[in-house]
Amino acid sequence: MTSYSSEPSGRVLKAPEHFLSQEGIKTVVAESKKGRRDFLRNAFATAAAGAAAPIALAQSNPVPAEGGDPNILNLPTHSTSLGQSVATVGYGVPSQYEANLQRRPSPGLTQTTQASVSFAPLQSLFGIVTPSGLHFERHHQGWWDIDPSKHRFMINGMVKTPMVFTMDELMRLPSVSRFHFIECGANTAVDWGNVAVPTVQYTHGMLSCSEFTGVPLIALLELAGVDLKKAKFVLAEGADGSSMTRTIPMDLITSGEVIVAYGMNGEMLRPENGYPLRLVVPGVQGVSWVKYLRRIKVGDKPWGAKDEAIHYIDLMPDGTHRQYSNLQECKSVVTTPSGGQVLLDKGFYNITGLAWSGLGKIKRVDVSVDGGRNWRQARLESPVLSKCLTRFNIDWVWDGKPAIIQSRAQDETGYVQPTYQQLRAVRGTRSIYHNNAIQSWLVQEDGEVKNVQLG
Ligand SMILES: Nc1nc2c(c(=O)[nH]1)N[C@H]1C(S)=C(S)[C@@H](COP(=O)(O)O)O[C@H]1N2
Ligand SMILES: [Mo]
Repeated sequence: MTSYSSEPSGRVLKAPEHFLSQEGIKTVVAESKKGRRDFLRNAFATAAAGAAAPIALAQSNPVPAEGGDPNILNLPTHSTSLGQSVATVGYGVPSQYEANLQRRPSPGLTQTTQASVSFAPLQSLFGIVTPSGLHFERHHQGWWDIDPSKHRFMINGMVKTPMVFTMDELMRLPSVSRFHFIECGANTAVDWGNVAVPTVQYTHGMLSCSEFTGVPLIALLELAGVDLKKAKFVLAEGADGSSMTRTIPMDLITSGEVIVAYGMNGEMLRPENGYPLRLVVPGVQGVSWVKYLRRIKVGDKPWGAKDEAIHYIDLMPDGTHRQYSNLQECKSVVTTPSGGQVLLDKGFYNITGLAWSGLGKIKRVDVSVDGGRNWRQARLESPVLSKCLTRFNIDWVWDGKPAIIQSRAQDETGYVQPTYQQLRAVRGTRSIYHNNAIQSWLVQEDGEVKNVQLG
């Protein structure tokens, strides 16, 4: 909820992404009461004009008898003179007023010289698609901008004819385009340890959603003459220096869902996200979505590669490790109001957020504003797609008292997102990966929103 105050003083209430600078986290300075009223008048001016605006808002914004907003009384220059010509830039960029909308490395995470994670600013995004330039990044050894004319993709192992494809050859084949979320298995990891990172960008921002275009992997394996009676797994390998390889079970591939993708949101993949080729493994944790994809090796058992043996495993309460916990279970989070944001006054707010499941479609999302005692069913916005982010919205009138906002998602398999208590009962307290617990945001009396965990 970025606020665009049009006050003559130029005072702008800053959304959370503005708070986090290189130096760390700055304190939010509360607006004066007058500032709040002016903000509300300005903010609701637009809302009240729309037919769908709640009655309460329309009534709270009568046209003043005298004075009035100079921004509507005076014609601005852009209404009275000639605008800019086309083609000042061949590839469009966001408005100068959106300069603070950025993916960011976490100030709390150790980064190598090549920062290894940048988080998507979920608090400021609408709908379900993550703009490509704001897609989160996770690099095990930095990113590359690989020359597509030199990039090769190989299929070998248990196939009749090992094959090598150029990008041109791949792009001549029949393609599919599908919307899917990608979530790093380590998303929300620090919250296992009850470390309350301040904003949803850092609690849940290793999550993005795009339309991916490419060739189903099964079609390529069939070209190479795969014997599906023998072949049970593939190993995916990237062309960067991280030696990151992942085993993928064949049943995910035969379903036709796994894509060897070159397209993302209508254009070629961005270099940070694996240009010119990456694997899309719907529902599965991000690490298996191998970027700079150069090889698929077909085999009959899991490889137990380093990123499967010592990373991306879950320490269970009995001291054993759970391996190959691929599918991302049902999860959701309220993105507004969320940590670091400030509610300017009591009254109407739209609560909005995202829900997703690696096992299929989202069936239902409930929202609580009293820490889980009472729940109301949120509205799911269309489209509701399988293994894709789903946007939910619900009305809320804040009475100005402390409130704890939570969302709880359920997927089409009937699985319900757990509380921290329920998750820890099964998974213990020493995990890093695969935290899909219900997130709680505390709205304080002064309007500030904080990340809290309920026991
Ligand atoms: N080749 C290669 N593929 C990779 C990685 C990598 O470092 N190198 N990181 C993996 C991890 S851990 C994640 S979460 C996703 C992140 O994808 P993104 O950077 O497009 O968000 O890519 C995966 N694929
Ligand atoms: Mo990851």
